[in-house]
This record gives sequence, C-alpha cells and structure tokens, in this order.
Amino acid sequence: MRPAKPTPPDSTRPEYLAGLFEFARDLGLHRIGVTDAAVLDRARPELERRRREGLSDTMGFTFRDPVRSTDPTRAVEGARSIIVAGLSYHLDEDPETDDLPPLTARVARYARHDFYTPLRTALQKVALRLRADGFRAVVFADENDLVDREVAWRAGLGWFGKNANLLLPGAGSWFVLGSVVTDAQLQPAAKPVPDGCGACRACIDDCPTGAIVEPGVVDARRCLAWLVQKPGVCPREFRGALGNRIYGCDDCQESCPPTVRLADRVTGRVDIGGTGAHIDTLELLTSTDEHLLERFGRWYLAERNPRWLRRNALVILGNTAAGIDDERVGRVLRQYLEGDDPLLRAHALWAASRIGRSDLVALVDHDADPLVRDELVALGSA
Ligand code: B12
Repeated sequence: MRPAKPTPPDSTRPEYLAGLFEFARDLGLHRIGVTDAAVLDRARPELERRRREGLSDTMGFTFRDPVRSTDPTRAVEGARSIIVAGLSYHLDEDPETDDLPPLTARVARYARHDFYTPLRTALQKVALRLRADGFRAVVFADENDLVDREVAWRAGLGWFGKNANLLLPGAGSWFVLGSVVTDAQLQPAAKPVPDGCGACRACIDDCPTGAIVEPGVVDARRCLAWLVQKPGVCPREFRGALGNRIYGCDDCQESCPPTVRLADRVTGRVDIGGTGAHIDTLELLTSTDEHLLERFGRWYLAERNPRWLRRNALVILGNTAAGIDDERVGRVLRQYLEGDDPLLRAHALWAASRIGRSDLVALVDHDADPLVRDELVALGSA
C-alpha cells in the first residue's frame, strides 16, 4: 500500500521560510529572496513591446511566448511562491586584459566557467526539500519559461540598472539568477529594492554600440552579447566594435560604478571549470567542429553549430591581426577563403581586407556566392 502523502508543514510560518533560506545559503547561494507567483504584469507588456518594436530582434527565449514566460502558474500548475537566488560569478582571478598575447579572443565573465550548473544543483536541493515536505517545486534558471530578472526584482534581490542588469545591493551585478517555483505558500517578506543608479548613465555612454536605447532597455539588434550568438552575417557596422569578443560582452557592467566598486564583496568560485577568460583565436579557427562543441558546447550556439564561433573568430582576426607577423594568420585566412562555407568565406574576406592582405582578397575575386559578392561590393573590390 502506497505510504500516505505527508501532510505538508505550515509553510506560511516565518521559521519555515527562514529554514529554507538558511539551507539555501549553506548550499553556497549568495543571495536569496521570495516572491509570490502572480503574473509578472510589468514584464509582459515590456516583452510584447520589445517584439513589436523589433528591439528583441530575432531572439526566441522568453520573447517567444510572453504570456507563458510571465505567468509562473504556467510553469508550475498551482504555483503560489517563487524562491529566487543569486550566485556570484565574480572571480578574484579575473585576469587583466592589457598583457594579453596577440590574437587572443575574450570571453565574458558569465561564460568563462559553468556557473549555471552549480546554481541549478543548489536550487534542485531546495526544491527536493520542498518536495519532501509534500509541495510541488521546480527549478528555472536561464530558461524560456520565466523572466529571471523580474522575479528576482520582485523578490527584493536587487534593482534594475540602466543596463537592464539586476544589481544586488552591496555587490553589483556579477550574479547569475535562478528560481524554485512552488505551490507552497511562503510569506514574501522583501519589498523591491529602490533604484541605486540615480543620475549615473555610465553604461549607456560606454556601450560600444549604443545598444542601451533607454534606461533599462537594450536594443538586441545592437547588443554585442546577442550579435555573437545570433546566426547569420555579422552586421558590418558592428564588426569593429566587436573587437576581440568571442562570446558575451561585459562592457555595460565593467563601466558600472557600483558593480566595479563592490565586485569583491561577494566572490564566486569555480566548481566546473570552463574556457577561462581568453582563447587563442587561431587555435579555435583550426579546430574541428567536434572539438569546438566539446569545448564550448555549454554556450548558446544557434542550431548547435560552432560555425557562429568561427564567424566571430574571423571578425576578431580582422580586428586584431593587422601588423602581426605570424604566417599562421595568412594560412588560416586562406583555408577559410578556399573553404566551402560562403558565409565564413565572406567574413574571412572582410578580415583579410581589414589587415591589408590584398593577396588573400584576390583569392575570391571570382567567387560567385552572393554573400561573398556582397562583401566584395561593400569592400569596394567588385
Ligand atoms: C534574452 C536574454 C538576453 C538577451 C537580451 C537581454 C535583454 N535585456 O532582454 C541578450 C542576448 C542581449 C542578453 C545579454 C546578456 N545577458 Co541575458 N538573458 C536573457 C534571458 C534569456 C531573457 C531576458 C528577458 O526575458 N528579457 C526581457 C526584457 C523585457 O527584460 P529586460 O530587458 O531586463 O527589461 C526589464 C527592465 O527594463 C525592467 N524595467 C521596467 N521598467 C524599468 C525602468 C527602469 C528605469 C529600469 C532601469 C528598468 C525597468 O523591466 C523589464 C522587464 O523585466 C535571461 C534569462 C531569463 N530566462 O530571464 C538572461 C539573463 C537576463 N541574462 C543574463 C546575463 C548575465 C547577460 C549578460 C550580462 C551576459 C554577457 N556578459 O554577455 C548580457 C547583459 C546584456 C544586458 N545589458 O541586458 C542574466 C542576468 C543576471 C543579472 N544579474 O541581471 C540572466 C537573468 C540569465 C540568468 N538566469 O542568470 N541576455
């Protein structure tokens, strides 16, 4: 005979929540909060507006179904509360950038190591504890079902910076966020944190592509963090600004006074090592797809295709290889210019032209592919 379901304890008691919070902190989660599971009525119209105005570009994620991603009860039937946590990804050893070897590609901090698995693992343990008490509890972190920043804001974890990142008081924004959506009735204690940006607009002014078009509003069509993920031709107008970024962009956080000033207050740790901050661009371009998927597979790669990393790396070569006396540069560009992928040929052509290698540009003078022809026209070579 199936054992009777345990009668759930009274989760509305403050001690019950305090016990959960203490448990969560002992698991290494740096900040914890709780909110109700009401519809995210501020985020929904914002998601719809971004789609309507093209600000979300071709992104899917939470923009694909705003009604779903802003209704926690769609994520967990009967949801009543959401426990939200922040895990720092700020590492003491974050290396400086000025003494880098040439032809180095840069990885944004949140992607240098795997911070999401430790976050999800800890949240899973919180969910298991709730389930052991007879409640339904499901973890969401960086998934399409829930707008993580909005629930974190509602749970009093931090304020929305003008860069749209959530800044946690006394710590800044180097945090990944995740939640446990549950049908347990928990007593939301905290109020949303008041704005801490004031008149500061450093992020808006320092964004290399002017992607922060309003306080709290990022135009993804200009945001390098999206453009390195977005499939297709990298927009010419932003290739220079992309610099040596292979994945993600930290500029709007590195220019943020509270995040810079407070970063060391809460430091993360590396449970699951990743690529680290810097990658050898030529090594990436001469690796097999299997090797690239093995090494970078936890990143968002559209269509699970490392082709977009190769595209980014070719743009980085165009931005960093000028004047570099390394015959490998020519050899690699030739490999792509003679390769069978027209999109990568087009970006290799752009890079060759940018570093003044007309000898390499000549290799595709008679290329019939429209993407390469377009590039030749744009370069004034056709
Ligand atoms: C789509 C997405 C992106 C897109 C679009 C980002 C965007 N701004 O929408 C791209 C690819 C560009 C991106 C980039 C990054 N992302 Co991202 N991304 C997401 C994802 C999957 C959905 C975000 C979403 O739903 N946005 C919806 C829009 C409408 O929300 P919003 O832009 O934040 O707008 C809010 C504010 O405007 C606020 N608001 C309303 N009124 C007002 C008024 C004022 C004055 C202000 C300031 C704000 C404000 O309300 C809006 C709705 O909540 C989430 C994971 C998730 N499931 O939630 C991660 C997530 C937001 N990303 C994250 C990270 C770390 C990043 C990067 C820092 C990574 C990097 N280094 O490259 C950059 C930062 C870029 C930026 N400045 O936002 C973290 C953010 C953690 C934090 N502390 O904030 C998240 C939460 C993932 C996670 N679970 O950890 N991301």
